[in-house]
Amino acid sequence: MFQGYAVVPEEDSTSENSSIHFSCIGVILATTILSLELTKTSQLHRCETPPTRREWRSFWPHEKQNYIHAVQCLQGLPSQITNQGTLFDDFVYVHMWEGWKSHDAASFLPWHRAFLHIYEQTLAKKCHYRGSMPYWDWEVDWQNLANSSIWDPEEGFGGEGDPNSPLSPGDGHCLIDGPFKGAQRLYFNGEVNPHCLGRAFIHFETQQKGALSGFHFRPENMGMLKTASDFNKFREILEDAAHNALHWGIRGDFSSISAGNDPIFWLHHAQLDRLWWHWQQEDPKARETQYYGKAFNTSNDQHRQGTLDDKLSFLGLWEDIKVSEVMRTDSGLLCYRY
Ligand SMILES: [Cu+2]
Repeated sequence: MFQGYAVVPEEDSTSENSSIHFSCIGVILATTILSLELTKTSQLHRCETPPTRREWRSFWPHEKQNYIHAVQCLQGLPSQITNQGTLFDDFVYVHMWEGWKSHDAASFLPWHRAFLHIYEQTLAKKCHYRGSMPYWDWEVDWQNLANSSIWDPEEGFGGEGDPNSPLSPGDGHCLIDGPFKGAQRLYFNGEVNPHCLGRAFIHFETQQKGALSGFHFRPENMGMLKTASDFNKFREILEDAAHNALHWGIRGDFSSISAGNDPIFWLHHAQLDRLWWHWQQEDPKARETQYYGKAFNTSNDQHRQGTLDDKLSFLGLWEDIKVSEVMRTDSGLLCYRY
């Protein structure tokens, strides 16, 4: 089950800002190269055997535990970019104050791909996580999303909160089981608002509580997505249908721009990234450079076409990354496949 990892974190990183200090197996980054204090070493990497990211349920129990422990470790480290909260909160902060610009825009897919990379590197560097970035393939759960084992308290991320308890932000209820039961979060929807991590499933068609609609995840709809003819169409369907449906259905923390509060955020976005990857693999030559549509969702950039030279920003959590650097997942900066 275990897959080798081409990317291993550089243990001895002297500068907190030199965030991309890691090397690929087969490429020996001599200390002389590291001492150049390059912050961007992507050009130095080769990515010959990209490791395969795996579905959560294909993880062995100890692999699941390792991942959960690494996330809990992030929750216990101090913030690097604000003077409050934790390193885990920093990711929520960056999504809230920078990531919003890449919703309903071309940069939706590359920004989140880069964001996942940063999260993965941070888990490795700060919390010694050596495993794969898991994704949740909700497509296989489309008939009963609320009963997916992803919500299992032992083998997953815990379920929704107690519907009889008081509401938490986003009409959620504090989690009552699983590894994130009792987790406290600093931000909600663009504000400092300390609260418990909450969820409260709702079926958006029937309004039934405790259920999630599988409409956007059923084979017909996924087929429409997978056969989308161009980048912008693909992005639009993916973001507006499956992406949004899950955010709104899970409610609580997951329903707002501070959705990164819920650790399921990363598995959801890895799945979206995976679907993009598969779509690109259908015609790699064309689709690994195919990028257009509204650049960012800001007043300055919403009438400008996105280009491969556009920069993706992360508010000091990481250096800027160019769209062109994440169009392929074996670019050297990135080194993985699905
Ligand atoms: Cu997002």
